Amino acid sequence: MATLNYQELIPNNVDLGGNRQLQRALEHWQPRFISWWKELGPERYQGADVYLRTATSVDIKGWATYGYVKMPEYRWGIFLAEQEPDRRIGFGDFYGQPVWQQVPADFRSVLRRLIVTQGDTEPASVEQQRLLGLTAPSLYDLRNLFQVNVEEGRHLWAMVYLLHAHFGRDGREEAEELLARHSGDADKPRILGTFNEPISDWLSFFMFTYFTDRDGKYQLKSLAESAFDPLARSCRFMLTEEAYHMHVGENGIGRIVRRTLEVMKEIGSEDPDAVRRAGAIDLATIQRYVNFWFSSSLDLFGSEQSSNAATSFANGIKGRPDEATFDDHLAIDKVWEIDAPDGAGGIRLDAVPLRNAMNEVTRRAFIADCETGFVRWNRLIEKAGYQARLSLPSGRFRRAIGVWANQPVAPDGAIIPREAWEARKAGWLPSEADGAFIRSLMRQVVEPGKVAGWIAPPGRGVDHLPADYEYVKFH
Ligand code: BYC
Ligand code: FE
Ligand code: FE
Repeated sequence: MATLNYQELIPNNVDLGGNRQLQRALEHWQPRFISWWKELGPERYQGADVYLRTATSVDIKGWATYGYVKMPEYRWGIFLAEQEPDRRIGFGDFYGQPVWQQVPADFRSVLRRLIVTQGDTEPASVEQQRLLGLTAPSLYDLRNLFQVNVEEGRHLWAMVYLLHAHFGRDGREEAEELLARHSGDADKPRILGTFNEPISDWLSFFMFTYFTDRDGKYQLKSLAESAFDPLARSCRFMLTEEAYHMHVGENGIGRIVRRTLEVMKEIGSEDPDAVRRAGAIDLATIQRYVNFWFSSSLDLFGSEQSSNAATSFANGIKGRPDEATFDDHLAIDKVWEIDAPDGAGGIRLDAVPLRNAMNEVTRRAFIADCETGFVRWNRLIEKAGYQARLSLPSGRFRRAIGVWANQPVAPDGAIIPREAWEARKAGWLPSEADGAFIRSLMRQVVEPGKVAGWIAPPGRGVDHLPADYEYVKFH
């Protein structure tokens, strides 16, 4: 077998060139990854030149190198954030002890499970988004989609590296499985619920990057605290890329709202049907998509009370996001109040030992972060002179995981009779008709500088280039 030039092919700062065994493992996996990418990655545009950001090193100069690349030739690198000298465990029972460079035997299976769960989401999202290029609203958006896709591919590489480097044969098997499960597959689905939901239109794509990539941010922040230093460093570097994914979502939703407001002005009506007839997406429909993707993403944090979470915290495996900002890193004698249905139509408060409530602590931080976009979008609506507002539904609404799973709860958080929920859900969640309408708007626009009629043009371009730049060159 030809020897690969690893620094060229797989830019890395993990001394891949000096580790024969790891090289062999990745040599075996790499062609499988490429055939997966060609089969289940972005449809049709594998031969196009895309103006992409590639990480070639972790320093300021190298982490965002821009240029035209054909996606299958993207240099999926393996990068860990710089090692912090004398880093100590920041929480849990081993607080203050040196971090681990190797996996402790006792924590092998739990660490593997977390890395596999994290790794599974990355290719899942690429699969979910594979057809979106065919209906991109502009060349700029097409490029952004592909940027997100290749970086999720790199995040998969990041987790596969950890599996290959630290988990021996089991790790190699898990790495294969990451390419064998597929989003939405009835027999071999992806692990977590949201990653099996279809993303068949761009409104869903922007909701997904706004809400679900933000789950990624909070999970990566928690794992970035891990006592297993290679995992922590890997997640810290991934976070630098994640920020852009959420920006794509926030900016995309903002541009849709902007266009909707323009159309409302033009036609002098807020009536959803009139807005739709004029080719824009009415605010009520945007709200229903918010309700769907926000509630789905909340489930990704797991149950409010979780012994998995407590054990992972105790053992230093998974911390809280921004652990350093808390006063007490042991979290032993504290409780956290969690609301739960009392079984008689009311709501009761449970005092849960804090360690068992870590999923909820993280979910609360996520919810607060989700608000930022709404402030911005509502300001646009207010400035345009309309009373309507977009908002996050209650965290109890349409949950499938945890104490609120399958409870008939209205978006305002009130428990309502099940018949009322069934009768009203069409107003709260995207219906078949909503989906059909949104899909009817999805027509590809790829002339540089032109944008589909349902979304406002981007305010600015990428990498200081103009918005009408030829970000993707077809041949
Ligand atoms: N769907 O004790 P529990 C990203 C399972 S996104 C299906 O309540 P735990 C990205 C759970 O696995 C970030 N199953 O929860 C974004 C467990 O099963 P097992 C991804 C679910 O373990 C966009 C059982 O229910 N990273 O990066 O405390 C594009 C009981 O669980 C769900 C991570 O998730 C669900 N929603 O916490 C690209 C980090 N929720 O093990 C990428 C790693 C729970 O008993 N994962 N279950 O068979 C974790 O930290 C934890 O596994 C979870 C769950 C937070 C997911
Ligand atoms: Fe990712
Ligand atoms: Fe992401």
